[in-house]
Amino acid sequence: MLPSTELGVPADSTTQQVNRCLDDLKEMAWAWSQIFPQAESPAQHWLKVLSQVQAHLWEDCLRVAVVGTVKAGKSTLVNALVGHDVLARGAGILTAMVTRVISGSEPQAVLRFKGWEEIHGEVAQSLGLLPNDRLVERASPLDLRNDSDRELLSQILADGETAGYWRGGSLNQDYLLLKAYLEGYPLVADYLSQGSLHTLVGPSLSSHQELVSRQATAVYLKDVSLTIPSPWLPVGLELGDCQGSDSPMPQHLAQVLTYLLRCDLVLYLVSSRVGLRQADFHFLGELKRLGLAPYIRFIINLDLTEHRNLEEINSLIKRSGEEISAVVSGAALYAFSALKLLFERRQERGEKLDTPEGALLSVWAGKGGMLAFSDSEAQRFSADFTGAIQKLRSQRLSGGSLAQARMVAKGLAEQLGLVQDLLSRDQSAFQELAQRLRERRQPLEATRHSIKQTLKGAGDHLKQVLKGQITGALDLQSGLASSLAGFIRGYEPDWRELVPPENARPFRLLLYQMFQEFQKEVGRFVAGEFTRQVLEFIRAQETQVRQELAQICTPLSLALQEALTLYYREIAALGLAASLAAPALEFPPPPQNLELPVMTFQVEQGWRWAGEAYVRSGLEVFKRAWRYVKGRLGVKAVTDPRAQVLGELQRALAAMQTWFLEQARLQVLDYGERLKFRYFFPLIDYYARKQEIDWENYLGSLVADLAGLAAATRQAEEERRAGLARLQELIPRAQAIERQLSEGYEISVE
Ligand SMILES: Nc1nc2c(ncn2[C@@H]2O[C@H](COP(=O)(O)OP(=O)(O)OP(=O)(O)O)[C@@H](O)[C@H]2O)c(=O)[nH]1
Ligand SMILES: [Mg+2]
Repeated sequence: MLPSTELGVPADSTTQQVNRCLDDLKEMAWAWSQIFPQAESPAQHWLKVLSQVQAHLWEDCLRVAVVGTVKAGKSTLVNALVGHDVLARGAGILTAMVTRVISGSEPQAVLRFKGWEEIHGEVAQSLGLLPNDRLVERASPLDLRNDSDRELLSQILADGETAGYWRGGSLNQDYLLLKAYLEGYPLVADYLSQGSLHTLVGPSLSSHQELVSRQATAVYLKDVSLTIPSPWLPVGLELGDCQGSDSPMPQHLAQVLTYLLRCDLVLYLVSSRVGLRQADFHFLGELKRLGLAPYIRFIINLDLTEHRNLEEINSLIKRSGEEISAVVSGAALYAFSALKLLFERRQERGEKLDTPEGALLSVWAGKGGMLAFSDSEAQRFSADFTGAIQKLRSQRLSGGSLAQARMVAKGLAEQLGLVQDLLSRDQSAFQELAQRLRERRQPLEATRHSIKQTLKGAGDHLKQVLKGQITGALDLQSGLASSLAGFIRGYEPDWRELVPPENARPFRLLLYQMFQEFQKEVGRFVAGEFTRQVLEFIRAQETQVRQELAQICTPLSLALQEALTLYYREIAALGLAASLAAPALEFPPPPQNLELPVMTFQVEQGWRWAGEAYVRSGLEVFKRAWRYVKGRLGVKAVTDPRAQVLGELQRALAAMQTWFLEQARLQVLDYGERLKFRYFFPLIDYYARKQEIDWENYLGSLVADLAGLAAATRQAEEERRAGLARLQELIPRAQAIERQLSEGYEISVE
């Protein structure tokens, strides 16, 4: 048992109420096993189910995604919601894509590092067709684990800086990424040599902040999850600090979108300094297309230093509200300073603010009206947020876990009644009843067996159907993936920018730049538009899987009820009041440990060498063909050097397009396989297994252990009397809990 006090963090009130009911039921099941040690098998079953429900109650996480453009104040808000500076504020663009924060008594950080394959894939991608002679001589990709390769990379970076390879200079993403990988290596080498998953607790916990907030180390991280005790964040709630929706790292956007598909609520941050921008509308459009519009709550993060007076803030809220409602109608909007809320909560926990923070507070102190407004808005938000979480929790519970606990309460009440009745009868009458009930159990067993078979067959069939659907959707010719093929075919660089009239850059450098730009654009398309289309497809398929399983299970559930009806009829013949309750048929959201695969466009390892050869040979073919055509037509040679360069680049682009299409075909194929085998098939197995267990629990909770009870009725007279007295006390309690659980925990908000 995990009572909320032991966790050291508050549970929302729904969870607390349900937990109390579960504790009560456990106590009664335990009392049963004490009164009837001979018939303790149902008690064991009840205890097992109750423990499962209780574990689920604490483990099941609601997910709240915190999103917005770069620097909107997302990390500050997450920190404010937990009342700790857990996340680095103002972190850079290479940082982990989604950082999860949950409430828990034991502070810890779980860091998942990228695998070497992924790291080297990114390095290779950033090197692209870099025209460096040191690389041309290489026969194999770089391996950062080798001293000599790191030395080589550092020379390449130095060469590149002198030769001006990177457009945008030291702000160039490829340059930044390579430099970060190089600098970070000595700091993470120890971790990486011991596997990719690391849990930091106790004294080593503080090193997490450093690993996460330094670009050079953060670049090695794939996923970060932090547990922190917080009096403000209820247990079972995960806050996902998503990196800026307009971040220039495209693969991160795919991670954010995938996280969003699985979240229950979205907190959308807008900085009061800039208001809503083009990037916001674009991202909101994506959220809307993912069906998330009803789950978004908007927060204008007030920069109290920036605004002169309340009127200014009010007009900003009015304008933003209008702009938002043009995209998402009826959404809740709040405006407060996340930073102020954070400062307050840290102080409330007894923490001292540092000097600049204190100075900021005193600047704000002169802004009475705005301050009071921010406070009241923060309060309004907190109350609504708590309410929304409670409502979501009740909805989540009422279908699955609660139905199971209800069956335990019902089984307990009924079997207590049954045994009370049996104890008051003589042995021979009981024998006869027991025989009749035993007979009624047989059809139940048979139904249980056929359900297992049918579910397995249905699952296999569903897998076949899905296989076809996924293969069709990810067909580059005709499926939704054709948009990717279309994008690659239609891609054209900005020729004027790539080759300005006064161009003096050598051809190889231009080729490199064109290639980098092209692969980045494809990456961006895959992470944004393509991922969104795929997620929509996945969501539709999930709905279909659930609907089909429900359709298959409905007749099975009826068969089960029918078999149980006969059993109940015999119980009624005993003069007992017991009413049949339909077994629950519920297909909840996919389990949280089932990770949705994310597709990123990354040209395969070792491609550089193959690729360069490909482009070159492509160029040769084109050149030869062109010379041939020119010869035949008697066309004069092109004399304008820029036109010549452009012509060659165009031909190289055509060769790259063919090559990228092939890469895309392979990667989409691979993604489809992952989607089938690592996601949908396990999902179908999970649902089938879950339904089977649910039904077994249902029967187990309701059907009595007659042999055990027969033994119990043979107890000595004194024991029987004591047992009866206890029963009289327990029956109304079990009935009361059954009623309470049936009424549900719907708490209305808004
Ligand atoms: N003055 C003032 N500064 C704030 C406020 N909220 C956030 N900031 C600062 O703004 C900067 C950016 O805030 P973050 O919380 O890191 O923003 P973010 O959205 O997480 O940024 P990225 O993760 O880089 O996209 C930080 O330096 C914060 O301290 C505020 O209400 N007032
Ligand atoms: Mg941040």
